[in-house]
Amino acid sequence: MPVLITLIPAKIRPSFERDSIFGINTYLFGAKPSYMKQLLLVILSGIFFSQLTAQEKLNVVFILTDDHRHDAMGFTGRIPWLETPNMDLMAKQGVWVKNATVTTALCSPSRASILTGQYAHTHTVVDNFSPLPKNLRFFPEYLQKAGYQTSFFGKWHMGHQGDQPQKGFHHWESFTGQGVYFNPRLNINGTRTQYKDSAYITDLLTDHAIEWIKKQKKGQPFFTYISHKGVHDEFMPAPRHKGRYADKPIPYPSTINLTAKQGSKIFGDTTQLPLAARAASDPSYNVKDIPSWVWAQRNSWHGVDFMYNGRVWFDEFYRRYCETLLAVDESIGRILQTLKETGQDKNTILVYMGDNGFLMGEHGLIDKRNMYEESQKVPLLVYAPAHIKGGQILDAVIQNIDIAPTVLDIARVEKPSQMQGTSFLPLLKGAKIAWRSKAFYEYYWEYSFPQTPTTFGLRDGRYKFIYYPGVWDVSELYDLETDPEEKKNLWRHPDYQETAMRLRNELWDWLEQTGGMQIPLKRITEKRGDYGMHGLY
Ligand SMILES: [Ca+2]
Repeated sequence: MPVLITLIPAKIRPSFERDSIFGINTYLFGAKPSYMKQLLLVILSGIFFSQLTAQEKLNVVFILTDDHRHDAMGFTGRIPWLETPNMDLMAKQGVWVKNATVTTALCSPSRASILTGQYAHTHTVVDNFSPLPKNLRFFPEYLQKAGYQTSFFGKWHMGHQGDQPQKGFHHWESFTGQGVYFNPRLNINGTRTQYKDSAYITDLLTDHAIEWIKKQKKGQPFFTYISHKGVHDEFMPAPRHKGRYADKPIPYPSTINLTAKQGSKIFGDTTQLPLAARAASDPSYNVKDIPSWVWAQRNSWHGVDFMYNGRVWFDEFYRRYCETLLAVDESIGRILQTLKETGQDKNTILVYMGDNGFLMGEHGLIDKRNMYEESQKVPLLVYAPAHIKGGQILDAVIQNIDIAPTVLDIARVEKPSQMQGTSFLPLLKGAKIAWRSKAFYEYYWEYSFPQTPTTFGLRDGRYKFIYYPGVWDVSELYDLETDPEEKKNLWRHPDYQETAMRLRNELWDWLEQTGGMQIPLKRITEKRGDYGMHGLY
């Protein structure tokens, strides 16, 4: 399917406009009068964009953040007081890939998908503890063969707690598991160094990456993978940012009180009844078909009633998340400045991405794992003003499995046959090419966080279908165009049975065609850690 790139001539749009996400389908089949004008723009832009010169190998800086939700960037307007000037700059002078999703919204599976270009059921890193199969090939290995110098800085978090150097990187700096925000211990090329004096992880990783970039020789292409710990819980901002948003009002999502029961916490206007009581008579909600697991999870580690077993206050949690993000944004700015100072700014592509989304009260939940928009979608910005026309919003369905083929494409390396993603570099350059319309999703139930069931789903333009095998619960179908907050499950609605059937068939087709019909079980050795069952087998 051809893809539409929206050109933003003057500046990035001031607010988040979800209705344009699915412009592609509407323009193609809806015969909108603006279609020809848009098509002309795409063709002209393809001619206008500067092409990558024949033999030039561009450097790539890939910055990955942890749990950064897609709309927590200043320019989207979702959080009115959030300041991310460097992300805003990347969007204004680069490309905002507005429709980027992950195939599994969990740290390790998504990171493995980014590195291998494969779905979780193929690479089999299905949770945060699964060992890393030895036969996986990471895309930086191919970059090395193509003559690139490569480096890794930060959170690896695959293969159960290891910090050891991994294949594909000439220079390696990492830590075990989730790491810590202050005074980390880094494994630098096999030697461990304990940092002191309140060294802040985001700054430290940025310092080291800058040092490495400065050492790179002109004419020698390089790739660096900066993998921030920020903004994973439990959020700790840099001291200079602590308290920055202490007085800011929280923009609660409209669904935060939907599953509130007697004794639940009520957010926002506390004089109101739980939203569910009012929503029951409002046709824009379907309270009856909220999955049982969503009701139950509200009162759990990952729900707003009992966050982290009651240790965390939602408003403080929200503000700290935003404050922690500020150092990540500064990291982008410092990398951009370094590229300028070293004269590498014209021949480097900077990519910024999140490993999964993060719910902040939507559906009464926090965190990720599920297939709701805030969990599945991620921020993705691409910046290379010398090569890619700035100020674009790319609406195409891009997934984490596309990163590896895209970086290899930038390096002029042919995509290896085992990679299931596709390079979207042609789309960034304004080319009119066939492109997928579907984003597939899978999540496998975890022993450590048993509140979220195994989930399979499909996001196809306007509609999203979610299916939970192995539990007695409803499925879900949402019209994202009219119901972007996923409040009205249409799964039972008589007018949508054909859509539900089609999407479910396509979901099974995907699993059958990609070898996903067997759930990759992993042996469990630890005891239960969830509330009320702690220490049991
Ligand atoms: Ca994550």
